[in-house]
Amino acid sequence: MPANLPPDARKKWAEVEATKNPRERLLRMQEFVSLVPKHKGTAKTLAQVKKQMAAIRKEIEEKKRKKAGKTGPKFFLEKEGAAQVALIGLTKSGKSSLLAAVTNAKVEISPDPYTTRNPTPGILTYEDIQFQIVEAPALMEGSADGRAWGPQTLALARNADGLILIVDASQDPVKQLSLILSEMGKAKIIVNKPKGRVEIERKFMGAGMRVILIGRLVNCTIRDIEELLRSYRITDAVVKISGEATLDEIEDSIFQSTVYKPTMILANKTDLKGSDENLDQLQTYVGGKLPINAVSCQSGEGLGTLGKTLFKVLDIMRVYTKEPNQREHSRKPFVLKKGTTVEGLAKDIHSDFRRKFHFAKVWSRRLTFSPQKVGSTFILADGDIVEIHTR
Ligand SMILES: Nc1nc2c(ncn2[C@@H]2O[C@H](COP(=O)(O)OP(=O)(O)OP(=O)(O)O)[C@@H](O)[C@H]2O)c(=O)[nH]1
Ligand SMILES: [Mg+2]
Repeated sequence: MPANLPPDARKKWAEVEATKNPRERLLRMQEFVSLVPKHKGTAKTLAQVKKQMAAIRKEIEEKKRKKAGKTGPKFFLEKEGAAQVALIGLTKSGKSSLLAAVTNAKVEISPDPYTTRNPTPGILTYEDIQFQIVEAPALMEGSADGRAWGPQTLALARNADGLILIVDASQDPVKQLSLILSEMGKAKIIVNKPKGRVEIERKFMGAGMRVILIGRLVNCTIRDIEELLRSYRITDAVVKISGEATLDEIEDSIFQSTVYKPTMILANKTDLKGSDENLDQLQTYVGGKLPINAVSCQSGEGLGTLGKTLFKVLDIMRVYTKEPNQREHSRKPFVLKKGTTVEGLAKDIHSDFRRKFHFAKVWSRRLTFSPQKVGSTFILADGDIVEIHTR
């Protein structure tokens, strides 16, 4: 259902967008909410905006606390290693136990609920790379509506490169997983690649509007999109639409965009009885859409493949570089998204590389001839060794 906001509300949202200061932004948002008529069509928009307001309030609180020299809940955690993976689950599902079993982290494991109240990081080594696993404070019903540390946990999930959803396999894991997915869905975090994707990138004044369409618009035209954005006083932007998108979804993305996170499921406590039948149910429920690793953090069973599954789920690869005059390649790999080209790697190494790039040599077992001389559009694969030659 379209929001059909009155013009003054749309104008106010433009003011919100133009305001960077959190306090002022909050004020503008309050004014916006008061201008929006309350009915079914606006309910979703209002809920989204209110969620953002809650997050800003927490951010302000956090800053205040920091100024006063007190430590409180942290919303973000400095990323470390090849990827930051948020560990999300209900209380007592074994999040801390997992961290203790596979990382170097010092954690408190307890049969009592809600033991971990702060995001707790640990490093998991997989072959020659490292993943940062962050235990998030337990998710619960109402997390997305701001209950307890819900906003903090969900912000952590939103900011992470990937997710591990952990459930206790001995106690109705389907129910746990559906609760987790429902709270995340409310926070606009999805775990399956979306059919369509809308990204609105604001540009400087005078840049104009550009709609990049890779895919199909459902029941609307590019003209409708431009008109919609103009009604929100958005005149300078690049709108990228891939897959299928409706005008409603585009309006949605003005307020808060949905994020997709690569995700795996960990079914823990397989040592306990009943977990086998429960696992079958879980598998049926998930329907092959996400990988499930069945483990016991207590016995260690099944944990050995965690790094490998994560590596696959995150859709990444390792590329090693070599100096033209040296025999050995770098020990430490560059970790890149699968499908990255030589140019993508070069950009990662040095912003100037792109301009100076001449050609590259690639060593790889997958190539018939190795090394092979390649250009900047050559798509790299896991394990490749690359030597870049500049002009
Ligand atoms: N039998 C069995 N018990 C486990 C396993 N993993 C964790 N537990 C137990 O489950 C309880 C909760 O474990 P934690 O690791 O503290 O759970 P958590 O998810 O971190 O819980 P909170 O931080 O309190 O939300 C503890 O008593 C653990 O000993 C397992 O694989 N098998
Ligand atoms: Mg814990």
